[in-house]
Amino acid sequence: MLGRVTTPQNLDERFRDAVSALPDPGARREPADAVRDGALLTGARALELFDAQLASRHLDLAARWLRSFNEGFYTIGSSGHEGNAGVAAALLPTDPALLHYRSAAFFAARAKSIADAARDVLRGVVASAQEPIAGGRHKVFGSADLNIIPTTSTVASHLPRAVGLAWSLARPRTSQRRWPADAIAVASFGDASANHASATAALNAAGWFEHSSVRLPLLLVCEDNGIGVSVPSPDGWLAAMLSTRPGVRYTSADGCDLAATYDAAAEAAGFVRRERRPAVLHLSTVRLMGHAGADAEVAYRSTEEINRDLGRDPLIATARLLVAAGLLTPDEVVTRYDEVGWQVRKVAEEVLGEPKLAGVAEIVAPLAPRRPLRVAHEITEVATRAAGPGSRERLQAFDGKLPEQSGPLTLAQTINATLTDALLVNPGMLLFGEDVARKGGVYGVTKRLQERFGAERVFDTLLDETTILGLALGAGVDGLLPVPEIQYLAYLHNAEDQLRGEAATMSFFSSGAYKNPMVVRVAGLAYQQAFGGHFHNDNSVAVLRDVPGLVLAVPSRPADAAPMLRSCLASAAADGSVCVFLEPIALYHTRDLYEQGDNEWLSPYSPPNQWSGEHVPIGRARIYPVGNAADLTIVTFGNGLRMSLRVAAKLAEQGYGSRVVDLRWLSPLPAADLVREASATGRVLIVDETRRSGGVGEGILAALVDGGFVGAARRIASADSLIPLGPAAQQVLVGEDAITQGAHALLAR
Ligand SMILES: Cc1ncc(C[n+]2csc(CCOP(=O)(O)OP(=O)(O)O)c2C)c(N)n1
Ligand SMILES: [Mg+2]
Repeated sequence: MLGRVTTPQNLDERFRDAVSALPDPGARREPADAVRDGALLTGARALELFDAQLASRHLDLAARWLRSFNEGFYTIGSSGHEGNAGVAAALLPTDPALLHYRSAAFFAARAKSIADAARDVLRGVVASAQEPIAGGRHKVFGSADLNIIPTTSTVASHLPRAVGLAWSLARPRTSQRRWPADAIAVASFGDASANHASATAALNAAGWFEHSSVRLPLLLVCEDNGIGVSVPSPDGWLAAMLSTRPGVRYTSADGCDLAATYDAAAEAAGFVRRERRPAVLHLSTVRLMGHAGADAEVAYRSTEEINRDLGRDPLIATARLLVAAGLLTPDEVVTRYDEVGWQVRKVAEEVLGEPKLAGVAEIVAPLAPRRPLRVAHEITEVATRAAGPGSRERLQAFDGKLPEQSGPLTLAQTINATLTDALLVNPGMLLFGEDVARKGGVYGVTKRLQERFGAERVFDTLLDETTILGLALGAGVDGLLPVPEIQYLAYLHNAEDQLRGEAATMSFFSSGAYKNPMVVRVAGLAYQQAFGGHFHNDNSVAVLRDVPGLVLAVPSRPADAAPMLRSCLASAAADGSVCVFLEPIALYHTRDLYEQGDNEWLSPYSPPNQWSGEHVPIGRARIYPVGNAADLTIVTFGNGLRMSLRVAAKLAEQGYGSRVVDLRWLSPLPAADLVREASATGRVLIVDETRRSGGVGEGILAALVDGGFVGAARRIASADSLIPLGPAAQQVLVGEDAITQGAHALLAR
């Protein structure tokens, strides 16, 4: 019966043969009764779910059919996992779900009709631009109407978000929130994926919250088919691992048995909903037809193993259940199977000719929509609220002394005041991270914020950056405005997929139907005197700059930090933007610019009635004319600004005028400002504290070339090195001497 691989034909024939051979039960159950003795699942529901299971199977067959003549582009199927229809049935349609890529039956069970489900899924398979969630950008299971949040292909990467979402669901509901008060979050994943760092982070965080008595209505579902591509999961490992997670309740069921799956899922979902506590449901499933269309599983699995899986085909199992209950005859099962198959094939034929995405503009449209006027308007609104109705609370929050009356502030003090003001006017804003609350941040930037706004809105998290970003991802998609902190730039890297793969892709893969606004505060960059070494002085932002759509802000002085932070928050609120606000640690407490005691790096804090006027749009630079501003353009940011201004002052004494450009935004780069200012002098000195290779300077040079700049350019950048401890750091970092030399070399031309 088996060829070299299990083909759609094999599976189809096996189903027909097995069903035809089912014995007549004699007895007959009513649809309203349990589908078998002791089951929660009724016959009527089982019949409905059988249709979803059939649709799922036929979607796999259709995907392979479309692939056979190069009209389908995705063949990872759900065959063997159709029991997950029972999970869908055990939930409320308003429970947000983040699904494993073998969840077609879940999707079909939630959809209004088989035809609807088939159309959505097959439009994804053929990359139709009319696909309702990703618009042909990827084959995902997602739907705004069905409360299915698309997941990426990165296994388990949705699980930290699922924890964040559950955490958010348990918080008091406000009108801005997406899901109702009784909702629970559900997330499914494979057995091999359960070993992934993101999965273990999520399981650990779920247990940590439970242990800390924080409510977390989360149902995790492991669909364990015993293998990940070609690597088997060790016998019993999943049960051993999943059943011993502290704080996470474990149940298991045969995922090939629809009634058993439904019953176990209903029981587990009931527990999660009632208790608002996390649980994992471990379903044993099989994988039929290999990992994906092109996978010849005979290369790594024995015929016996493959046959054993085929013997557990969930479709045949449900057919057996329904025939045994007298709800369908074997002939009726086959007729139903053929009818669903016919419907699915018809939809496949309809969608294969639909238009595909045409052109870059159409493709990128949902990536990171920007509406600068809306953002500016949002800032005006926020300022009006702060100055008007909120002015009494404001005075109280600032302990009777408003920051605008406190004299010039440092960068750290300014960020603290701006966060305070933002938390005051936006009740949906949350601030969290390691050491941000009780301690008020390693550098005191978030001091007193927890006292001012309470532990519900400002709180310390467990020490796991993946979970910190996962909380933001979940809270953001539920309608909150999270402001997570990553304690040091170097520690973003172990969690960066949560930003890159998850946060920055959500709008792209959902055509904007789901958004995860956030402003991630990151303390970073080098030049710290007191706290040396690479990890507290990481000077690379390359990993952030190439994430499409991500906003990267680097404020270098207090006067810009406040309006830039407001712009990030407003853009997150208005457009769902994912922003990284990179705070240069070495400038947090800097007071002076040219001479000790000059206090030139401090700035007074602006009262709300000035916020609108001093609004800094995303992607706009600030220009500092020095002397006649005619001889040289210095392009820089962050710590480079302070050094460049100092060098420029000395150059002015020597009769050379320069204009110092503080980029302020490293993504998107202020390309227009850059080219204009460079062209004004015809000489550009790039002062880039990041590394020569892969550093910001490369992007600046490219922007100049792209913008048609034809003058002279030089680049001062930090060495391609990690940062050593102590004074040796100066050897690899950009310093004022190098800037001065670079300036003179250019001026000599
Ligand atoms: C982080 C990550 N690493 C590798 C892959 C490639 N990959 C895709 S599916 C898969 C196996 C997953 O197995 P399992 O979790 O058991 O799910 P199954 O396919 O068996 O349902 C791998 C390695 C991936 N998508 N994501
Ligand atoms: Mg597997």
